[in-house]
Amino acid sequence: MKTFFSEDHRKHFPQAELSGGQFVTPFERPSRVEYVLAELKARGMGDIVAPGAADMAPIEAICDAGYLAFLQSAFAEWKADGNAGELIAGCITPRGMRTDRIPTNIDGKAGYYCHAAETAITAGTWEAALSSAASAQAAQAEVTAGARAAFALCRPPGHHATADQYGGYCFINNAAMAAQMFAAAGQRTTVLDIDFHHGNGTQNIFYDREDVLFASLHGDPADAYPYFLGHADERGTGAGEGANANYPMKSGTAWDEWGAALDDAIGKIRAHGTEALVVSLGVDAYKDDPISFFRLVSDDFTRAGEKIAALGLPTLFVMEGGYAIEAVGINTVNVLAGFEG
Ligand code: SP5
Ligand code: ZN
Repeated sequence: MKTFFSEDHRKHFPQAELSGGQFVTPFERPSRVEYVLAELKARGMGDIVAPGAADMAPIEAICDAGYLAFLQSAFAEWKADGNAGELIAGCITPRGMRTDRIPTNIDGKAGYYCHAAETAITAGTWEAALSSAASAQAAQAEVTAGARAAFALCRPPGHHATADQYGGYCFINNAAMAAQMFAAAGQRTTVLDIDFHHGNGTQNIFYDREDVLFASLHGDPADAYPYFLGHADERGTGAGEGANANYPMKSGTAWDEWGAALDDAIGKIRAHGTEALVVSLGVDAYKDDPISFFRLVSDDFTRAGEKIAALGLPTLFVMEGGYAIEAVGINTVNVLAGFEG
């Protein structure tokens, strides 16, 4: 299958992530994709194609206009306000205070539009996020044109971004945008999210929708980021009741339980009458991931790809997380190779 990838991801390279009360080199770093590219090439996985410029319409279809305006100007406003470092939100939208008035000051605005302070905005973040969305758009077009599958090697990732909040290293929800592109074309769509972390942004965007199923395998939010969404009792609302399926799992979860959850999700994907499948492809369920607590081994990712392929659906893989840096390429390409058989 073809890979769609933009070098502009490099424009997002924050120096700082707030982790454990210290600033560390961000886990979500540019070199992650180098390992994926090297593995794609070494295993002859197919052409690697640069996307054109992002089309704004599909982004605007899933994002709040004020949020997009914020992302575009946030870093310049932060600098203009006299801040020396990268933009890190210091005051996240608090419970019990007003959220019906968006602050004018950039520090306040960032708190309004952010849900997790580990994620910094830098001078090139907006352009990188757009290029990441552009890769997902180009890969979606490839599948729409009749390819059985395509891979969007997106960076920064997307699944934690909601319509109006960034966080979890994500700014624009690439998978949700692509799913909405399929759905807008009248296709019954599923987003299957196998990243270790719950795809809160994707769930949130489609929670009241019957036509887009969201199914996610992830660390139990009692113990894992994003903490405030991803429980098993979140089944959708209104017309979307039943079109949301969460599989939260405990620390130490390995293939037996994870693969069984994937089988159950696959049953729901079939029952939904899915015509287009988007896979939020994170590989942080890997045993050596530095910020996660599952125990998948590299061969398990191959098996996951095989199970996904058995659905027989047009499939768009969208890169999400994975931070065991030297295994990210192997594990990601294992899913794709398992799919191709
Ligand atoms: C796309 C994606 O995988 N985003 C993950 C965001 C995780 N954010 C929370 C990071 C917490 C890091 N804590 C480090 C603890 C090391 N022992
Ligand atoms: Zn993740």
